[in-house]
Amino acid sequence: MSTAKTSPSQKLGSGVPAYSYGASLRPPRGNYSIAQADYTCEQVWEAYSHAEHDRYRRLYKDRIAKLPGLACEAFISSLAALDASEQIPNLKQVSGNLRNATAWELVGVPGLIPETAFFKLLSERRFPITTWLREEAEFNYIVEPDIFHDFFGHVPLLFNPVFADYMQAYGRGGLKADRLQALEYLARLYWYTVEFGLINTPQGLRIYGAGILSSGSEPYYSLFDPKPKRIGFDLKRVMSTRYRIDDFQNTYFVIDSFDQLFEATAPDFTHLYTQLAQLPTFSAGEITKTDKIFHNNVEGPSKKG
Ligand code: HBI
Ligand code: FE
Repeated sequence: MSTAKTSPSQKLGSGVPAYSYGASLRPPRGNYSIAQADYTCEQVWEAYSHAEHDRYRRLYKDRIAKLPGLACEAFISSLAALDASEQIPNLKQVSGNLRNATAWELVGVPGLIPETAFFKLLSERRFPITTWLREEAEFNYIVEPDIFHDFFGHVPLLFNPVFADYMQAYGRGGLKADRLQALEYLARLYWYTVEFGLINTPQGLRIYGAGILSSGSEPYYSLFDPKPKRIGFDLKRVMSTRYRIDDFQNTYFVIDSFDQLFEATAPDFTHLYTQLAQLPTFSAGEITKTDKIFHNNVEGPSKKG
């Protein structure tokens, strides 16, 4: 998600250093002392309380109700097949199905992990899922990823073969991008695709970004609010665009297909970084002459915000 930095002073127990976004006011939650060197940890499924399963079930019910006609079809159908509406999913169980479908697996992590560890897991087709669930007070908004965001938002599309390959290509690209500036470009790409991406379909624009899908109110806003810009995907344009982490997005990028996404990022794009360093960056919400703007998105069936 956003740029983050390690806080070595927060090393807990004998595990790995804890990790948080930017200069966080409070230490990250999650027990980093039990994590392995690759930042993965066991999901102790038996330890979730009745109240946590119940909260997850209500989150699922609340969010799914807002998505018909708004989320892309691949997301809707994969999520339904997952049968994960009633309780916090068991990562090992789901991994069995996911391995058969796209050769991905889910691994538990204590929360945010450093970029390199994150990229390495993706390059190995292992998707990190935070093992803890948000508090009741965070039902509608949470800053850092929890198991609801990670699972509900990200796992369904890992069943899509092309999207699954894109995620691995992204991880491999990340491992190669060892310069600090390049990390920023990769963070923008992740943000505007995996987290906040829209896709153009014959029925109209649809959502595939996990950050929108797991949010209570951004789905309707992202597609139909007149304020944000919806711009055709262009790799360099995306990598040059800053983003905001504190509010709804001002810009969404629209892909035509997951193939387009994969094809744009599968080649070695490390050479782009020298070009990008010479180009101006765009603020969120800014538009430029060469942008393909999507106007007048046809309103979908659900008006719930
Ligand atoms: N760690 N658990 C977790 N989940 C993320 O989405 C994540 C992360 N660490 C780094 C990170 N995202 C971002 O900086 C990406 O842009 C790479
Ligand atoms: Fe996410």
